[in-house]
Amino acid sequence: MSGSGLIDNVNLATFDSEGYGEIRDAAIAWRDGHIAWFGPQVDLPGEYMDLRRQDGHDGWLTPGLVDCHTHIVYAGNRAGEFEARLNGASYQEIAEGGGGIAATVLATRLANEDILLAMSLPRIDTLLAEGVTTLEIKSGYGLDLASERRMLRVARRIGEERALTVRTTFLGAHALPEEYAGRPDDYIDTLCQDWLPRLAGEGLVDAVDAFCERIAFSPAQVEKLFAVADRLGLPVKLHAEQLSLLGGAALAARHGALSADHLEWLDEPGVAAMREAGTVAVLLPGAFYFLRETRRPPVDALRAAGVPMALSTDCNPGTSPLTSLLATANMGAVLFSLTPQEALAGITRHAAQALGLSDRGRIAVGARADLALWDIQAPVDLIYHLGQRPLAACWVDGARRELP
Ligand code: DI6
Ligand code: FE
Repeated sequence: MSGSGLIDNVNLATFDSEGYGEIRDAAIAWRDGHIAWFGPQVDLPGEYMDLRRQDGHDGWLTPGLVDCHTHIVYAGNRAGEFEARLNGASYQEIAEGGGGIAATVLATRLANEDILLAMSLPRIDTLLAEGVTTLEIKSGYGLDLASERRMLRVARRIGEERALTVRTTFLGAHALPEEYAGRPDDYIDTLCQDWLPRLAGEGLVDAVDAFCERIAFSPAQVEKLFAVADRLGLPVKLHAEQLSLLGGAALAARHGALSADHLEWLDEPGVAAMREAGTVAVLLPGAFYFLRETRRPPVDALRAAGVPMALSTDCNPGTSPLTSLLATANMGAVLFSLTPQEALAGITRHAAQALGLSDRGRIAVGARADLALWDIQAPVDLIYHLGQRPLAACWVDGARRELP
């Protein structure tokens, strides 16, 4: 249910202009879930005086946070793999021993919808407690039709059971299921001809993604899948250039992709193609950190080209068991050298853009009243105090959301 309200005695970081878009000693008013007015408090028009007033206690108000790339619905636990890796085992050895993505697929196939939901909600609630109001969730740990459908249905249920927007992404092309061992082209054909059109027809798919990598799917295979997405009118995005340079980002850009994600190996032609297409660069420092990668995405080239950069948790049990978007923004700044302004725009404005949502991620008249109020002295505090939870209050569609 959308709501109306007014906050005064607050400072705004709008992310609707250069830098933070700061307005100090401000007020903001919204009606029926949409921002109606904001500006210096002394200028607040009388017509908003009838709205329920809340004191911002001189804190800071930002757009609600947007996590635009997650694999947060899954069953099982791979802490043992993490332990083995820290004790010297390689990702490869673990995968050969039946671990890796296959282990999560096995556990996820065995979990029914209620169990999958129950296992995912604590992770979701951790994000909500940090002011996340829009969340993308991918399938890709089912890898059979029934299990992929179950993951997407659970994602939809999360959007019903909690006050936030969930956008679903079909990632059937995440890994090759054992049933198709040695037959990746047959698997892609099955996705193209059967699973994707069917799940899209059931209203479960908002976008289509794939893992374009030597250990996953080739550019030619991704191209086939994207042609079907185009035909169905679904936007695409791609896990590209994470472990090697295959030209996935340029391929995605040719299909007008919303985003290309990871991008550690991205080259200049890829940057140029993304700029031309308006494709957002989604950087995932959590995976970089947990995998102890050393090659960083070409942030300077992306910045120079004016490609918008988003940051996301990539929350998944294998390479980024991370449920803090503020810690992610900190890593974006510390590990990838984004400025604090870029890091925070990366979890608000640009993250919304990576989901094709132009109605949020910034404070602007007409935008959705998805808002987060923080008990901080300055915007940079959000990424400075690693591990703190400075959220004071949160509104979704104009209605106050109680912390879970
Ligand atoms: N890229 C990754 O790093 C993860 N998925 C992907 O597309 C790996 C996910 C996992 O190990 O479970
Ligand atoms: Fe991912």
